[in-house]
Amino acid sequence: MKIVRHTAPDMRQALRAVREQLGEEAVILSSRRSAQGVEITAAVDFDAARIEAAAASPTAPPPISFDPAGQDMGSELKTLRRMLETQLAQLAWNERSRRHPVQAELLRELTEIGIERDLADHLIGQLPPEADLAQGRRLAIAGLSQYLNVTGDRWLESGGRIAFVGATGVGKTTMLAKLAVHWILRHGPNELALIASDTARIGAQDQMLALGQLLGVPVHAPERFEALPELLARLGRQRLVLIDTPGTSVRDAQLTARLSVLAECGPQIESALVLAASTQAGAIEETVRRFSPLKPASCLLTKLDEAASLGGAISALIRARLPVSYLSEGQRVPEDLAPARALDLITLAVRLAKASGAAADEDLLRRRFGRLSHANT
Ligand SMILES: Nc1nc2c(ncn2[C@@H]2O[C@H](COP(=O)(O)OP(=O)(O)OP(=O)(O)O)[C@@H](O)[C@H]2O)c(=O)[nH]1
Ligand SMILES: [Mg+2]
Repeated sequence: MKIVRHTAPDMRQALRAVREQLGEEAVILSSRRSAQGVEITAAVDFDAARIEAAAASPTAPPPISFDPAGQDMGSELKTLRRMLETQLAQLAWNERSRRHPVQAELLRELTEIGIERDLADHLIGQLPPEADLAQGRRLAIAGLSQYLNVTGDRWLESGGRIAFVGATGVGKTTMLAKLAVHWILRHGPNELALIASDTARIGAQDQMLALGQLLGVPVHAPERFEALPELLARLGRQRLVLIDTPGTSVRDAQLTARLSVLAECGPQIESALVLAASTQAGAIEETVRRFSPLKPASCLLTKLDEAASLGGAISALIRARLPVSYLSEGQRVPEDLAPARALDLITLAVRLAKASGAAADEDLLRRRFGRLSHANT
């Protein structure tokens, strides 16, 4: 293990110096104010890191023969290293909690809401050092709602040509129906058209035709999904055109083909990614990533009424810089629809965490925040 001590005018510079000398794997052992600013002591499990680096190096000599004894030693070293890291992370987290109890409590609360590590660390890093818990909490929530972009009630005010894309069963068609009814209530049926391009699911086009009949608006139903760009090119100048597309999950073999048909529509349409808030955060993240070639201008969050936690989804949307346009908190058409407001979403995330009694355990906190690369003690 290598231990170093650095003194610098402020914590940021001290951390940078440590990171430059020891790399990202370093952990803080202690930090204190000194006459020159701050002094931090940090360590890295130097030998294990060197052995791993040497093994990975292209200039390292090739292994001469299979060496079970060497392998055992390597895995033992790895185990030792992990144990050491665990203990050092514990030390760093304890130290952080002792020196900055407000920060530590807020990191715990953000973790309980489901906010991911880097974002939580960033938010806490923005707080004034003298903030107490109540003030810190308010500022962290305000910071979160600043990062979460929303579009406002843009479509229902001024229209657009919107294709609802996303995984199967997330609520694309229901969302479309709600928006259509709200538009009619505000502007009447004359400047609205619907496109039923879900040619994959049996009955999907009939469902749209029935909706159009009920609302008294035209429904265009291409025979094949691939005919969508051509249909759009022939379409009149309705102010709002809502396009229903087939549900396509990230593992669906059709995904790439469908994305390229939508991409072919070019600026004629705006793609809106429909995400069910009740889906696991990791799956939301993957969906956002797989649909990113379409460059969706916004997303809609549905099934908020079924979500057990929202922080993960919010973190994913902030990271992807994907604005939220509308929310759906139930199945009722048209009642359960609202333009997204960032603060409302964050407040709901907090409420859900409280209602579910979410508790971040010490082990998780120390693993997340007891590392130098994420510490800002
Ligand atoms: N609880 C709840 N259910 C919803 C919400 N939005 C839609 N649903 C329900 O989810 C189910 C699927 O909704 P659809 O609108 O058909 O979903 P879709 O994405 O068009 O589905 P596919 O076209 O099959 O891919 C229906 O039973 C809806 O009533 C919501 O906000 N909350
Ligand atoms: Mg549908």
